Amino acid sequence: MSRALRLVLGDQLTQDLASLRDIDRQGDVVLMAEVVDEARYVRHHPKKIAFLFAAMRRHAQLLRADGIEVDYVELDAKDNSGSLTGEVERACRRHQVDRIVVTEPGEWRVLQMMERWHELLSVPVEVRADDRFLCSREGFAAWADGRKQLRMEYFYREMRKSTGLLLDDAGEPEGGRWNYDQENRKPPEAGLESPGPRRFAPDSTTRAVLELVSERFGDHFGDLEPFWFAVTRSQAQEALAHFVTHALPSFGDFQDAMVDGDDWLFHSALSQYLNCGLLLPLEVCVAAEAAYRQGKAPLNAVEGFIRQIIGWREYVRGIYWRYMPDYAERNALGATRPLPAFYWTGETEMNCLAKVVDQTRREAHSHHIQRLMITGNFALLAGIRPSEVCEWYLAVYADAYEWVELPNTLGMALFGDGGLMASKPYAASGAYIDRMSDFCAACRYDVKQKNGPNACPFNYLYWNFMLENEERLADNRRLQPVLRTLRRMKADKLDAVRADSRRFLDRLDKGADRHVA
Ligand code: FAD
Ligand code: DLZ
Ligand code: SF4
Repeated sequence: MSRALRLVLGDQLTQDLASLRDIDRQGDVVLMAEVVDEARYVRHHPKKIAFLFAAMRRHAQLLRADGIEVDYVELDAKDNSGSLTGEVERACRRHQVDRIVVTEPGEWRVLQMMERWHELLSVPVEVRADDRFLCSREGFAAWADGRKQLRMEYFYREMRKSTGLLLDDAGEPEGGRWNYDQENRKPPEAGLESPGPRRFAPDSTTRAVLELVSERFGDHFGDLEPFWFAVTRSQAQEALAHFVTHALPSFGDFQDAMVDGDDWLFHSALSQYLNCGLLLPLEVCVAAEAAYRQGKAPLNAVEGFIRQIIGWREYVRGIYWRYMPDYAERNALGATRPLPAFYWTGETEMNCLAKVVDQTRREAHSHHIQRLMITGNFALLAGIRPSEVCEWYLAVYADAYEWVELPNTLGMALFGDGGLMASKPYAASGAYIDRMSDFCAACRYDVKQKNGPNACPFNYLYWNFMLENEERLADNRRLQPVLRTLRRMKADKLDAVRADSRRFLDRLDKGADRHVA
């Protein structure tokens, strides 16, 4: 009798996964394995590890209730080999299978691993496309082929057409425009009260995982508790409903705002659920569209939210698979500075950075503008080596998998792909951070000062970045106004920019824990 081993990875917690669809409940066996290699290939945040292990254990219970035989290997199981390949090999022997069926993984590294199994284990390995995404890898290639530029906006419009989301009866964009981003840039307002995400008390399965993770990975960066993530599909659906009712109506207005003490504002906090398969991208968008059609959320909010999911999320995945493996090595701006210690310790007098690192440590999360315009912007301006920055982002966020983290970090935040993703570097001085947040009021630096020991470091580092990359960026159309300003600057101003930047970056290079001026 034919017997297939069907591997389900930690980010494949979807009942209708491609590799399970035709499962033979009498003969086949599902393998799920907690392995130390996956938790340590970068030192993942303990909350992320606990989230995945708890969600994996609950998912195994769900599959079993559906009549599926699941061989679940816990981290502390006797003889756990510690690697996915080792566990697949052991399971092949245990169950005498004659083939392996998997859904394509989210990382090149894991795909490489899978491609070796056929030879190593002498059984055929079938890798199926991951159709939880709305655009297949082939679909993205067909869109990208022959285009000089791969701008997300044009991809997004195609995705709106193919999904039918937010189209009117004539097939035109709802409200007459494809994109309402211009309306989604309100600075924070005094007294803004956000609902925060739906939180869940850990059940006995999660509590056991928390103990395990505390013991085994307690030395990784990040707080394990309080732990409140959804760990089942039904809880994740509750989190979605909570977001749609309470936060979506204001999502658009304050999408780019940052407020000290308000970690979530009106963001959904759904990315970790989407990325491990507890929620599916289309259902999330359909729920948001329904709120708009029922008059419960405005168009700028719903369009903005849907764009993040069918636009950005699908687009970055397309970029990842199209340009890997060499994409990970790109470093178009030749940045070589090591990652400063404060990304791990939070010990810096730059209040914006200290606050974002602190939130990351507590929650394994920070929102998009914090990732892009605070930690990302600083790494860009200070010329931090992309591979080190990428490793940090991959380790510290609960929603991080390489397919989504790498293009966002290397491409969008660091301009490391030379402009494949971003039409210009997302470089900003302190003025942007001051406009969009309340961080500067409590900072030891003065955001209004451009130079000198008390000046906001983002101010002189911004111009220093332009000076150092002037040649590389000379042809960038969108940067022309900035480069013209740079060329008009007086010599003494340029000298001050250089001197302040050198002094600041020297301190950074010396590895001082507190990067004071
Ligand atoms: P919301 O603001 O509520 O957005 C809704 C959903 O849209 C998110 O849940 C997410 O699924 C999707 N989304 C939004 N922006 C993006 C984007 N740029 N790329 C892909 N999906 C997007 N997102 C990850 O899921 N994993 C990562 O590892 C990751 N790394 C990032 C690194 C950098 C440097 C930057 C700038 C962004 C990164 N993002 C990443 C994108 C974004 O920051 C997160 O998706 C978002 O903060 C998740 O919080 P949320 O669910 O509250 O998002
Ligand atoms: C991220 C992660 C972690 C921490 N642990 C496991 C695990 O023990 N077992 C598993 O199957 N998957 C885990 N994952 C997710 C994998 O690393 C993930 O499948 C790859 O990152 C590819 O997307
Ligand atoms: Fe950040 Fe500069 Fe504002 Fe301080 S003054 S919080 S360093 S932007």
